Amino acid sequence: MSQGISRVSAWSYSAVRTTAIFTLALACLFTPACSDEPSHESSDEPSPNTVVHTYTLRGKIVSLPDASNPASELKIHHQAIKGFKNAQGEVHPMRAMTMAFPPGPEVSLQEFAVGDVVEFVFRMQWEPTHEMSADSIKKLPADTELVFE
Ligand SMILES: [Cu+2]
Repeated sequence: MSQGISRVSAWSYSAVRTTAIFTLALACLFTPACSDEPSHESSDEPSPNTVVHTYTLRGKIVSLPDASNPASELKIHHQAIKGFKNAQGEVHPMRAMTMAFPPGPEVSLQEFAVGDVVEFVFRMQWEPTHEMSADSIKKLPADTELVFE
């Protein structure tokens, strides 16, 4: 755990992580936008038992975790992920949406505010367990143009 995260925050992040995994599963497995034209691509698994895909995304912060409210989450309205892959490495594009992202262990959100335009690495691990995170979050100029389609 990084030094910048209090014990209270760490607890709420793990609750956030669990919630977000289910949110992602629902968003991606059960919406028509996510099942468009599956195609096969090579996947990035570093070993036979690990499947991790990463995407560099841009979006706008919609909400931030609040230690006093365990239900609060980092939510980002992200641009479409045209190359989003499922556990089998098949591409299922994800439309632009507001989604909860558990902050990665190295991430401090203290510098960020709702409304900030950010770029971050979305890490999606499918195997051995489903885990996702937002890593390497950095602020972009406020006038950076974002396309949500
Ligand atoms: Cu999404």
